[in-house]
Parts: sequence; C-alpha cells; structure tokens
Amino acid sequence: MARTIAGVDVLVTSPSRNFVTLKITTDDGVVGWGDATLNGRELAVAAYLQDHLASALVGRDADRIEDTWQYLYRGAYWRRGPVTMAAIAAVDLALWDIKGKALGVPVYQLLGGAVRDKLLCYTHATGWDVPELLDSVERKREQGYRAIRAQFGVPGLDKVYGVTRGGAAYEPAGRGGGPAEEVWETSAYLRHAPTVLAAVREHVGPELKLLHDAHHRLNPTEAARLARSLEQVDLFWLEDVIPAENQRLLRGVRAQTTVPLAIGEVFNSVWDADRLITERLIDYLRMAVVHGGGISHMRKILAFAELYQVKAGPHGPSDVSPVSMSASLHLCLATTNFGIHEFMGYDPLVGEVFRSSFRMSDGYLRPGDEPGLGVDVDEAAAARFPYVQAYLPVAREVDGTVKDW
Ligand code: KDG
Ligand code: MG
Repeated sequence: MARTIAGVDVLVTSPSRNFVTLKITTDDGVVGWGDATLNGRELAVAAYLQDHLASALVGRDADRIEDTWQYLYRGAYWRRGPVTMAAIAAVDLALWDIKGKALGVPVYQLLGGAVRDKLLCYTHATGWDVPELLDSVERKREQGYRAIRAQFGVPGLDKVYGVTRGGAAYEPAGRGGGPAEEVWETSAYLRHAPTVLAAVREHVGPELKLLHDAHHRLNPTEAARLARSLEQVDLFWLEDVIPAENQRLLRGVRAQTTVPLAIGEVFNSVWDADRLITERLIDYLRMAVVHGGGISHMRKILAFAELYQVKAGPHGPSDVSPVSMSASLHLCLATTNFGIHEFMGYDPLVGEVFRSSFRMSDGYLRPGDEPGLGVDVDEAAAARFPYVQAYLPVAREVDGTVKDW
C-alpha cells in the first residue's frame, strides 16, 4: 500500500552553529529527517524547501525515492547548484530514512548491505606554530585517531583559515555580523608548509595517516611546487590544491607529483566531477551527500568513480549535520570504493538537538542498529537555538585583491 507524504517542515536551528533540517511525515505516521545545511547560505536553502518544494511534495508517494529525485532535479528546469542540490538532498535523505523505518532496517541494508564494519575517519589538528600543532596532534591521537589533518599558522599572517591559537577549537563559520576578512600570502605559506609538515611526520612516525588541506588557495604552478616539496612527508592526501572548477589545470599538477590528491567538497553533481574521475586527476572525491543531491545521486557518482579507481573521501566538517553524517556513514558502509571519511566532531550542544546512534571510537565510525538513518531530532531543543547570522571568512591578498577559496 502506498505511503503518502503528508507533512513537510523545515527547521532552522543553531546549537553552536546553524543547521537546516527537513522533516517529512507520512500519512501513516512515519517521520524522516534530512539535512540541507549550506554553510553561510542556510536561509536560501530553507526558503527553497519551504517556498518551492513543500507543497509539491505533499501527496506524493513516499516510497518512490528515485522518482521524487528525478522529479525535483529534471522537473525543475533549473538544475544543479549548491542551493538546489542541498534541498534535493534533504528530501532524498528524509525519504531513505522513512523507507528504512517503514521496513525496519538500517539504510545501508537497503543499499546492498555493508561491505565493511566501520569507516576509517580523519579528524583535525590545528596549531599556530609547531609546538601547538604537535600538541593538538597528540590530543587527537589520544582520542584514538589514526588519520589526522594538520593545519598551521604562517609567519607574517595574522590569521589562517582552519587554524586556531592556544589550543582553541576551530569552527568554519564566524557567528554574528558579516564575513570576517583575512589576509593571505601564498609565498609565505609555500616557504613554511614543508618544514611544518616534515616536523609533524618526524614527531608521529611513519604509520599515522597525515592529511593537509590547501583550501583552493594556489595556482597550478604553486600547487605542483607544494606537492613536490611534500613528497617525503608521505601524505595520505593533499586537499584542494587549486580551485575545484579548474579541472583541466589539475593535469599539470598531477604530472609533477605522486602525492594523492583530494578535491570536491564544493561539488554538487556528477557533472562537476566527471573529468576528474574519468581522467583520474584525483585519488579521492570529497563530495558530501548533503551537497551532492543525497544518497540517490551520490551512490551513482561513487559507482562511476569505482570504475576509475577513485575512492570516496567525504567532507565531514561541523557544518555537515549529524543527519548527513549518518547518511554518509550508511552510504559508505555499502560502497566498495570508500577510502576515508572526515569527522571533525560536534559541539556538545549539537547533541541536544540531534540524537545520533553512530559511534566514533578508535578512529572509526560505526553505525547503530536503528532502522533508517539512526538520527532523531528533538524539535523542542531545536526551537531553543534560533538562527544566528554566520559566514565563512573571505581572504584577500596583501594588496587587497579577493583571493580564491
Ligand atoms: O563550509 C565549508 C567548510 O566546512 C570547509 O571549508 C571545511 O575545508 C573544509 C574541510 O575540509 O573540512
Ligand atoms: Mg576542505
């Protein structure tokens, strides 16, 4: 018997940071949750869902996940883009959650069943100078992590994105007011990065998996120089060495280095990633289910990537809500070409709103046994944390020119 979508509600909540959450309720009382968080542009996705999708969804067959995906993607005429794809992802995740709950199975069972028991995850270490960074790495090692992303300050600069001083926690979005501005100087970074990462490698020994994110700040020549200077550090990956849309230019970087490359956290559809996959210009695809159209689209992209020996290395910062984190866990459990997942962790307030059954220990993420995606949202708690304007910072060159992300 068909199960019909009866209610569509959008929640915007800010337990330490903003999240956009979609609730779909069926006529027989099953509730599914989706994530539509787009860091710094949250209200645009909330409006897309509320003003343009909600009424079109009510009355549809909740079991027809693929048909609903096609209806929202092909039917709208306007395709792709982060706002559209995050909105479609939220609907998709909520419908997978509903199907799992209705059938009494975790979502990964619906995707063919697990091909592994747990996901290897990397987390973040950050410190302005080498002693602070090593301290941060040690704290993450004590928590059991076997893979760590190391970010550090640059002499001469006041701030560097993703880097804190004095052991403070890092959060991508600054809360209250407009975007902060930071000055960036690539030459100083290129001089400094090899020494710092070599010091980290020497400190941790050969086994720990070390990663580094260049946050799209380099041109291909600078990227090749950086990668070559890091060959001996044995990085697990070097991330976002050039702006993600400059795909053809990645060939030049690739030809110069054997350091594994990861790109794609800003991608929204297979069309953003096809050249990188088919020419195997990357080793890891960073797309997240919330920004890549949900489980339905991401599983096709990962199946396509499998043909080219490109692995999934999904984005998992604090701005990917526990609902998407869990959806990504279920998808990656059932995906052969999974490599590693980012797990930045959440402020304790996030746990007051999102009750997740996944567990992180020993550097691995494991699912719970609940049917569906295994995340429940406490709506009363969500209402206690209203939206706060928050943005990623904007970087400028020393002369004031806006710099690439
Ligand atoms: O919203 C964007 C941030 O989450 C992103 O900049 C963080 O680069 C990032 C990463 O790899 O987690
Ligand atoms: Mg990144």
